Amino acid sequence: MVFNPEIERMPLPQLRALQNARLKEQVAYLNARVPFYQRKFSEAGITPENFRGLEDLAKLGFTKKTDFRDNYPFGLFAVPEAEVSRLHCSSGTTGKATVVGYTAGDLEIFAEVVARSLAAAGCKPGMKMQNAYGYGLFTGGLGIHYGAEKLGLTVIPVSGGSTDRQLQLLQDFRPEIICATPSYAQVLSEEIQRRGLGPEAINLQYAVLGAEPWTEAIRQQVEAGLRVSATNIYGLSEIMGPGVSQEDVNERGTGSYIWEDHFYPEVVDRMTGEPVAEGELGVLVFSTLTKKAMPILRYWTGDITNIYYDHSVSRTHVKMGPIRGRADDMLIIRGVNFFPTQVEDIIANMPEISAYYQMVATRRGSLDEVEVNVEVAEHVLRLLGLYDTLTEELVQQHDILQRLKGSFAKKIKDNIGLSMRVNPLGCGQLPRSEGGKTSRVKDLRELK
Ligand code: ADP
Ligand code: K
Repeated sequence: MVFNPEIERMPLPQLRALQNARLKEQVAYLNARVPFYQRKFSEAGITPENFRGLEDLAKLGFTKKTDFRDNYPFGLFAVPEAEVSRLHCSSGTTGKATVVGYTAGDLEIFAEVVARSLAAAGCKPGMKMQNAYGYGLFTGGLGIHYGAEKLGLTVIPVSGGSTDRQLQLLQDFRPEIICATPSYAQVLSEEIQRRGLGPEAINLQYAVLGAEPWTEAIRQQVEAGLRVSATNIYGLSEIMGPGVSQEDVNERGTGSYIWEDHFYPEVVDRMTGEPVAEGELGVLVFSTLTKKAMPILRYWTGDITNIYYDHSVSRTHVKMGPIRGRADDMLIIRGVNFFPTQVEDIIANMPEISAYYQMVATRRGSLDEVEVNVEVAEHVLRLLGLYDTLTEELVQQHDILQRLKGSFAKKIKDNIGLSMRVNPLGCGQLPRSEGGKTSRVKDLRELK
């Protein structure tokens, strides 16, 4: 079932126009209200007047989880605290919890996207849904709850855990739908087999599973064990909560629709931050287009996936593949974990080297290697009567450059424990990009 056909089937040109208008509005709104974004806009040369919309979005740097922590608890809010109807926290899988806020209007949109999601999952008004997502600060429980009510379901707000009670309610109330994490759905399915409950014991038809990565193998197990059609629901607190994207029950395994009239997605290279081609893997990035309490632009989810249009099917919105894992800034080379900033720290303490550097990770056979390209400081180059272009030959002809190369490599080895090849370059030999730190690392190894 399509909950909101006008939006979910909106022709792409119209959808783009809507996104553009909403994004421009969001930029003006943030510029007037949130110091964190005012700073980001002025750094990027963006004003509400010159901002053209989606085409200018990539000028803006990313918003990261650390920005939420730095502005803890309410520093990113765009409305007075009294206008915030509800607070939630992320579950803190990768560190300290982050706080998010919603206006009454935000909560309506939250309910709308969850209603769309549940409808896509197969749920129909009049059905009963057992909600086994945790209620509380976690967005899952209440997020699903209000969306289910909006769709017209009867909600059984049992929350997570208490397997005995879950099974009792499944038998007594006979809901058609269960919402849970995939791992908890596995537990319920195994417990039903273990207790030898026959096919008549429960009445489930649909399972809506999310909040953690899962696989086709888990889908098969849950579908067989609970006798359901199981679909994926994805979301994150910083953007809204569950219901940012959802798989259609008749298109299982082909990706989840992102409700892109509210959440504008990009997929970028995890090292350079540059957009990747449609369908390629990278880090998922979201901009909220309609949120009022805490609008967020270019949020670096850290989730690795791909997005693509599937023009043959029920809706026009873009689809995302399953989450393959989480990226962070850390590089792992031959088993050694390190952050590019460690190299940057070394450079900062070497006056003979300029601030321009680039790290390139490659794989030769099964061996990972890193090269560091650095521009030699101008005063050193002048001293040598060199300037623009340094070649390997030139480096070999000058002892001072040889020593520089050796001492830099030694510092890296001492500090990080890795041998890296160092290539001294002349002024302007490295690309000057706007992407900041992220573009200083090129990972040419394949994503696993
Ligand atoms: P935390 O980041 O602390 O886990 P959230 O509760 O906001 O906090 O969880 C959001 C994250 O959960 C997402 O960024 C993603 O990593 C994961 N997630 C949510 N839904 C799914 C899903 N369907 N598949 C894979 N991962 C998911
Ligand atoms: K989670």
